[in-house]
Amino acid sequence: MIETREGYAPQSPETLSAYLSGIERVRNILGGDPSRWRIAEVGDGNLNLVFIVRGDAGGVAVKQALPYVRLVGESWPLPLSRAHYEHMALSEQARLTGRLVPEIFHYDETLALIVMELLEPHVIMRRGMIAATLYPRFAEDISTFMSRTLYFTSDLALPAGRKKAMIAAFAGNTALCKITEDLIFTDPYRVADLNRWTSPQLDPYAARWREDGDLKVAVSRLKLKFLSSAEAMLHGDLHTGSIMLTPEDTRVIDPEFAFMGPMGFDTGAIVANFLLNYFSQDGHATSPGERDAYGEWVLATLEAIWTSFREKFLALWRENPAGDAYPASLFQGAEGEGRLETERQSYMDRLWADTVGFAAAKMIRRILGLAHNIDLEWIGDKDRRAVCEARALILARDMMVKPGDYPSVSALAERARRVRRDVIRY
Ligand code: SR1
Ligand code: MG
Repeated sequence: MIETREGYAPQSPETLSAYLSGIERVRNILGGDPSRWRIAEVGDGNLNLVFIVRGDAGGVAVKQALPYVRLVGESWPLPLSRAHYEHMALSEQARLTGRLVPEIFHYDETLALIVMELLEPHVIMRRGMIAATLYPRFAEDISTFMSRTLYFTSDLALPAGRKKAMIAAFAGNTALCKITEDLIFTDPYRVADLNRWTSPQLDPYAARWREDGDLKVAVSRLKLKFLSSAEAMLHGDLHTGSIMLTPEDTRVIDPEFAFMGPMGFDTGAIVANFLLNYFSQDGHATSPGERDAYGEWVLATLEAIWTSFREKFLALWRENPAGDAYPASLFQGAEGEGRLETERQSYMDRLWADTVGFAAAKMIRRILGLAHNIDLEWIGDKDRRAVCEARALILARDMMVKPGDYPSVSALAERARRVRRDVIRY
């Protein structure tokens, strides 16, 4: 059933102008006569309406939830409450990371609508990476974003009462979690109406994925962790389509999938999207080797992201041990501190193993499931695209089934280099 709510109506450029002119803060940002405001609906994501509004003095972006999945249509209802969770997560991320998220100017719970900073001249990172743009700040910024949002919402930093209040606050975002549970952890491994892949080239891969017992056990373990492990507040959809940036500035957007879940799901999303982009580069090259240098930048940046994330997370833990986990009274003196430091390193190793597993699941879903990445989709020649996708699938299967073979990010990057040279047979 499509949700109806008193006072809710999907906005159009005409209705939005009248609505925004009634909000003093927004009116001042836009400036001039509202009849001169230029409004365009530009949403190209899977779920929502997105408007860009420009006035004489400035601009804003407006995001409004629809009561269904935009990508599929009214046959797939989706609650408007996702705007509530997005607003809550954005507010918390702003508190923890400052200017790494867009500023919120106005939130309307009834209309499920957020008015926020217009990010210009930022582009969606996925598009920038397809165009082989270098982002020298990105590893520094995203490692800060992930370390601060994950650490400060975990039991390492929060007293148990506050942590449980956060779990309660996000517990209702079940419909968005269910999308992830089905589309990432289940559908690519069974016959599902919404699955799609590059066909006929990848038909044998899709068939093998549905018969692979080792893979089904491995992905089910990851799904159980996603369902049950409320480690920290996740962005919940931290792919390169949820990042807008320039070489000088990074912003993380769109946290409507936020909930309290396993940290490796967020870190794995970044790893997955970097690896998918890496494998897509040969499909975008207009001459042999043209994209080699960019591919190396992608892998070097991936290594820098995890290395910096690990260092920053550990530093936060050493400096802010305010949570109820690992009570200081149990780890006193030089010996206690030594044991705790060893445990911190083990914690990060375990988090890396989770990251590898979740990254693999996210790579597979983008090739065999419903929602694909333009990194690969924009490779027009299906034979070339299928080769890139097959390489990503081969690596992802190995990562998921044998995470122990990937003890470090450099081992993962090296294996990606080798798989990229694989000759693909179907
Ligand atoms: C039906 S929604 C498909 C995907 O779009 C979002 O960006 C999430 O990744 C979701 O899984
Ligand atoms: Mg999104």
